[in-house]
Amino acid sequence: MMEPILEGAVEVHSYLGPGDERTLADDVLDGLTRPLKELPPKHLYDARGSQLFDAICELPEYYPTRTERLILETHADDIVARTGAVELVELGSGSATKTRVLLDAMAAAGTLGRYVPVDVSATTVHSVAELFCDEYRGLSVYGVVGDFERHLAHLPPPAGPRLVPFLGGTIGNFPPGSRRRFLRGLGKVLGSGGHLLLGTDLVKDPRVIEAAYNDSAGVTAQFNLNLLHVINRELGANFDVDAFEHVAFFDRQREWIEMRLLATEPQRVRLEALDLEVEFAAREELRTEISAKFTIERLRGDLAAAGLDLVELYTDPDELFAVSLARCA
Ligand code: SAH
Ligand code: AVI
Repeated sequence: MMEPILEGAVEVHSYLGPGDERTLADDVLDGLTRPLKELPPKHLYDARGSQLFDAICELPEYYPTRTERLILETHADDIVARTGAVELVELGSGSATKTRVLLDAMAAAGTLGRYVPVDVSATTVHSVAELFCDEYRGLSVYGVVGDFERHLAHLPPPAGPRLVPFLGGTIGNFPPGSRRRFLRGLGKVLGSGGHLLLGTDLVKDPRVIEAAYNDSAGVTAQFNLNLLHVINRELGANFDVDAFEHVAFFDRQREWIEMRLLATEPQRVRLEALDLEVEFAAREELRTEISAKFTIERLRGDLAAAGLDLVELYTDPDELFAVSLARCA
């Protein structure tokens, strides 16, 4: 059943209650009591973390954003023509700067109906909803503040042919097994005739990749360290943030970047909200993100294993980044 679109209407629905704040407490309890400490990257994106990520996107070393934008600018008209999309349901939308390229192409084709941003960062969903509603006449915005791993059942029914952008290489934050499971689950979101538009960073010279995650201005380090500020504030913890260092390296075997936080000296951290104490040995590391880099073969394999057909694969002349258009097989 198609849902009628109310022209120009903005609504934002939140599925992250105070007790459910991005599942931080559960993830910290689980992740900091393991022998190899680890936290999922979604907790990097409070209001400050989202701003820091936007600053990363502007860095000279961080090639993914400008490359993906170039690919979208080159092929947006083709993507819109092939999909006939009247609505965009964007996963991990963030500040959605590249999304404008798609919205502009839909507007030019006369098919722009609705935009549905989905993100755990409440500040970005609210600001993008307001901004786009002002900028695109007649556009209806249905914002979802939620976790794309848990809350996709709350999406509104399709308003017509749907395009689901999942940009920025965020799919690379999933380890391989859960990546395929997640992609398989997107079938329901696509609906009949819907398409996925998936941005993936490609395998390349490790020096280029490592430079992108170890920028000379230290913005990525601030982004990574901000996670400890989030835990201090939200769980009443006392991490000595100055006693941690940002680490990022390319794992050549697994073909992914890892971001970690390294304790420069031994630390005992108290987390009031969890009534928990956690020890860090000197040089002990906490893994905060993996960011997988893809070969075209791996991309094809992942899409096929998830029951998705690759319709078209767009890339840049230097093959730094890829944007895949796919639909249910
Ligand atoms: N799509 C944008 C932003 C990428 S940054 C771009 O391409 O530039 C990753 C975004 O995904 C952030 O805005 C972050 O808040 C969001 N995010 C990360 N994990 C998430 C999750 N589990 N559910 C929903 N949003 C998530
Ligand atoms: C959103 N995500 C895919 C970014 C990436 O490149 O892995 C986040 C990021 N981490 C460090 N820099 C940027």
